[in-house]
Amino acid sequence: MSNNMVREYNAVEVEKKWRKKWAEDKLYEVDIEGTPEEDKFYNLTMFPYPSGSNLHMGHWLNYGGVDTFGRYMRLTGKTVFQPMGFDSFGLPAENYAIKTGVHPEDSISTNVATMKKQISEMGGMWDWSKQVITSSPEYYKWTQWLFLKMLEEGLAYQAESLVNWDPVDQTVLANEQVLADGTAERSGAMVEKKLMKQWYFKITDFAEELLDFSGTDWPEKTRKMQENWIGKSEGTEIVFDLLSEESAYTEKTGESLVAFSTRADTLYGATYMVVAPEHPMVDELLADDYREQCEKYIKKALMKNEIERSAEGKEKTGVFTGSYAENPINGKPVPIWVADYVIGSYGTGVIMAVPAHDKRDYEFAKKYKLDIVEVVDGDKGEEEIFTGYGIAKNSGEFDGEISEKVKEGITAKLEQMGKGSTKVTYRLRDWSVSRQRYWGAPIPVVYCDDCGVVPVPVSDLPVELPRDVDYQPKGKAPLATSEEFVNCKCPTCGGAAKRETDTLDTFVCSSWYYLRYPNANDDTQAIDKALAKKWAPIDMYIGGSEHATMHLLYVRFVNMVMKRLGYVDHKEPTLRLFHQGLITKDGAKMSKSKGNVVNPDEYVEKHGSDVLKMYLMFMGPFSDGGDWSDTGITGVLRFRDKFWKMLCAEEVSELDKEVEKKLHKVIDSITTDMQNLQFNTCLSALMEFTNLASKRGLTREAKEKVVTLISPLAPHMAEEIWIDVLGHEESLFAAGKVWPEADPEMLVDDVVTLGVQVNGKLRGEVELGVDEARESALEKSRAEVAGSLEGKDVVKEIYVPGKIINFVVK
Ligand code: ANZ
Ligand code: ZN
Repeated sequence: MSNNMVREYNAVEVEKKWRKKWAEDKLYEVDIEGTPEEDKFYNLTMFPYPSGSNLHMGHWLNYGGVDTFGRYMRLTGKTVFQPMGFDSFGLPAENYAIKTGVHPEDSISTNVATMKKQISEMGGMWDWSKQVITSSPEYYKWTQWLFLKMLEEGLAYQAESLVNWDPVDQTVLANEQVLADGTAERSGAMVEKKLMKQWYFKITDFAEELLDFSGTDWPEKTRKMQENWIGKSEGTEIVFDLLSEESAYTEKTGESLVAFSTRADTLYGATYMVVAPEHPMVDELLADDYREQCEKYIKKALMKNEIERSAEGKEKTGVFTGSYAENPINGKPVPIWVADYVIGSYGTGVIMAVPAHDKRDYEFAKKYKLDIVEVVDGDKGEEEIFTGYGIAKNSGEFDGEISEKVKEGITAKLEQMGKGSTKVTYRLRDWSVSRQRYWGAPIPVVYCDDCGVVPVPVSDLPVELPRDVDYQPKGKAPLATSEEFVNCKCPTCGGAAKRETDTLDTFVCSSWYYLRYPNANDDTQAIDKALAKKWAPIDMYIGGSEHATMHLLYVRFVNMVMKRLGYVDHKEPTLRLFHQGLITKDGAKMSKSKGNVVNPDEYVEKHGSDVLKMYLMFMGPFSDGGDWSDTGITGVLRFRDKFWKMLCAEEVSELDKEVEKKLHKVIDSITTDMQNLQFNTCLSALMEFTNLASKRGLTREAKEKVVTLISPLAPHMAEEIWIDVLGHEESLFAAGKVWPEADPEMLVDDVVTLGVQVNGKLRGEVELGVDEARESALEKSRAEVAGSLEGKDVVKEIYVPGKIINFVVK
């Protein structure tokens, strides 16, 4: 049925109609089992937190881009799996509950319902049949299973460690809840350090594998951030023997300190040592006369967090322990200090200080009047000290050699003496997964006086999170206040036992969800090996760049564990990663507190979701986002109406030559842009095309191509045209591989041969397009007459397309 009468386009009605039809036909539900592996395309967005403020423009931009890309892939013939779920455990719901008394279970269920409705109204290809909600027992049962697997593999362990303690809220905080100035994000209190028993995942076992990104296509910046976070450092461990006080520091005590240094070449300049306040040997080092002062300092230092302690520019403080050690390279005694700028958990927690070549050591030595001995020659520039590699001096037999060589030489010598060895260190720490909070998955272990730590058998999972628990902060885990929860039977001996009352960090929930989607409703197992092997890795993963280290590191780690266990074949969870940009209003980030939030629902109700989606994709490159403007969206609205009219207008029997050429160029550029997620230029190409073609008319074949091109961006309108205007029976998105291909012959420009003149004299010839752009025309011409331009000053470049090129030189 061809309807040649241009009718009004009622977006809101049309969109409702198609969404209903798509849902009825289960159009976007994927046949997970039946899809051949070579057809699969796993297109994933980072699932949202169901917060009370519901869907904002940032979500819209993210999901709009995901859906545009997913639809494009679908039209190229792929079976696109695009599931959606909710990351629903965690602090926001718990803090809201503490403030308002609304139970997290209730607020989450309300928010999930609202957000699901809002996301559905976008009209995306979400496969809701595979939805996951991480706070549901059906899901967290398997998060607990993951924990047990880690335990079984020796990758989960318990250790005493210093945690962030909020003295106001009386609770432990995750690192991400502590601000850069060392205060708690929520209470504003200065965060302290407290020794507590915690569960850890051994992510450090995978440090090397995590540094290997081969086979992935990730934003360079994100990869770099992970590399820095892992922080591989190759250096030397150097043994400094302690000297005894009784012998006036001429004899060794038999004990020693080991320092980690990346600059063994500066060992002759090591004039003192520093031990971290939390180092286990500190107590032994404290000489009687210094003990009181040191203990006072250490106590204060341990209240600060590491971020605060290692902040650049912060004034260095420390105390002398009264002890000395011997510098192994020159036998000189060096004083041992305690200072909080040395961190206990990095390297060995001990440093050899080289104030002549290390900034922090320099500041410290100046303040406390310690010796400064230069051992590397080099240009200081504006700086007070030289910190680079140069030529050794004051370094005995190594004088005159370059630093790299000296480093090798000194390390070799230390090795011979039994006083050192090369050592690789990582900044990465094991992942602390214990939280003394209520709204999370209970850690599935029990403590039995006879059997010790006993894992809960998988058949007893889930360890259900009880609903009636006092979650007001009390200085201990909320679950510990519930006798009913805590007291249980030991699964091994049947005797009385107590449950673990910590819950899992919510990043554990989100570390494996992409492996759960394919068998989301399977209550017999966490992950279906066959399905996981087929659907993983994620082909395209889109989400915010704020997840560069935590989430994106954890999913890689868990995937590596799953590979070890035979659940997946790929080491990497995600082949391609893309970060969407940010939407601002008048240049500022949209936020409630600034009062500049634009509510997407309003625009969906007024103009339909296609227009909002197109506008968001058009406002800037998808990777940048853009600044919201009401006039911008009106422009897109006008374009949509013009496009609609063009497609409804009477068909022509033959396409105008220029239109035909333009069509192929547009197909070509949009195909490339879609692959690169450059949706803004897809739209500008379509706008240009519409301006040209709407006056000259389209053939039916051209209409089919053009409507396919716009369909990832405006799926509802495209479907209306495909079925109601062009008369197809079935959905465009069920039509298989219909993405148009450009005819390469149509892409070449008409060319002309032009003479290239220098000062009016013919010096060469170039082939250029009839309307070749100035820059590229001049570039080609310059290359052609390079000989004649050499050593000359070009004072003027004349280019008239298709006619003249002339360089005026002096
Ligand atoms: C002597 C030296 C001389 C150093 C010099 C640097 C420059 P990266 O590269 O980040 O691994 N360091 C070692 N352990 C530390 C700790 N626990 N807390 C604070 N600082 C520590 O840094 C390695 C360097 O950081 C090491 O090399 C050590 O200082 C310091 F001209 O040793 B260096
Ligand atoms: Zn027992």
